[in-house]
Amino acid sequence: MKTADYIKLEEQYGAHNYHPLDVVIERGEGVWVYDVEGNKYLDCLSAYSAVNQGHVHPRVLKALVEQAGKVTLTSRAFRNDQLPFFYKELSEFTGYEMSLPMNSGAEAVETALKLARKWAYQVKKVPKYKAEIITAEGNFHGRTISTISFSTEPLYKDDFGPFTPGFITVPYGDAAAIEKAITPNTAAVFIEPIQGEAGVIIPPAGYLKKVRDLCTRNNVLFIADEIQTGLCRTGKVFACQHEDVRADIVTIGKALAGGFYPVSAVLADAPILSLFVPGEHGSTFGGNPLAAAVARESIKVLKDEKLAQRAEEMGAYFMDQLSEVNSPHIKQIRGKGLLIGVELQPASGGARRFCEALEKKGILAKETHQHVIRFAPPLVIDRETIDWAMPIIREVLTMQ
Ligand code: IF1
Repeated sequence: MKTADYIKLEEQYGAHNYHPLDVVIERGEGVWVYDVEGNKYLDCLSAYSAVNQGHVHPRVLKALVEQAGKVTLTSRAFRNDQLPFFYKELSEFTGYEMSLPMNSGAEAVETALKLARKWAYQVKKVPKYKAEIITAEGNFHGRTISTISFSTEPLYKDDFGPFTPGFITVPYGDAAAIEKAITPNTAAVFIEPIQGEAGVIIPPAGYLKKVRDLCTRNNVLFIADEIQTGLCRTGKVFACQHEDVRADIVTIGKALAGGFYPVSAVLADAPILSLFVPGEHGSTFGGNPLAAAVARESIKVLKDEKLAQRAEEMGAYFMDQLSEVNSPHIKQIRGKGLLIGVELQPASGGARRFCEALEKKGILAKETHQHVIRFAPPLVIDRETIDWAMPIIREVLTMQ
């Protein structure tokens, strides 16, 4: 079978809710993936930061296979021998006292929103069902009805209403707008420390700190969505740490299981996360022993391989190299660690054609919001590989 045959099958039998590049991957190893025709590519997307540890990391693979041979799913009606260690090791790695495991990022977000509402009623004493949560324009937090309810991207929400009430949306990066939006009924401010999907939007310096202070002063929870930015991607375990900010609630997912398995979690300290009582919230698969075993090893790899430090070093090197590219197409290069966006000029015809050109030359990157190319390789990338990629990137970014 050739690439076109796979695509034909997929188009015939699958829903058309994606427009992927026409590369059919059959194998991955570290920063590299291989297609069905034997071509090799540098992965500069990392499955949207889910494979920070690199494709098919041997240690995580071993943990997965070993646990799969023992027991994979118990449901939370019974206990399993992996979950307690997952909790403990995640707590030690993140500095939060407790966590609640789910599967997808969107589920972790829904969980955090439920938790914030419960906190508002039980602790802050907001009148029943009056709780408000402040979100930011350009946000991306998932595809559920509630998360799209406060999306500002028409493509994600048109035709999917009616929407969940209780959310207020203010411009991103504007702390004064948050201050103005806070009322006695505000339960939480819920933002991404860097907006990934919006095009790697880094808020003005001091923004997160100001939001933290506003939340503290007004008895409002600060919830950080670190599903994309967290777990070492930006050079720290959490992107909030670049401003020495500690959120009250953090959502994580993606790289929590190294790309092997969907595992997400909500992190908080005991006074907040203990508000959930038995039966109030749950998931058939959340916290299952296979997920817990895979996540435990994925966390250990982040730690043992010092991937935060590596993201910082390699990110700085990559950004340096990119900023030396002399191209009329480049409007701005921005990033933190290995989450890098190259914004092109509006007249350059969109980022998609550049991504297609990169693909032909062996680099997989994905456009976001029409004019931004995102470069976010696995954090295990080295200098030699960046040196290999740069001439190709230079050539593509300077094409007509
Ligand atoms: C898709 C984007 C990235 C996220 C943040 C929650 C979620 C995501 C900050 C939900 C998920 C993914 C979803 C994926 C594409 C991807 C994405 F372009 F759409 F925005 F990464 F940039 N919070 N982001 O980034 O997590 O439920 O998907 O596990 O195709 O929808 P999920």
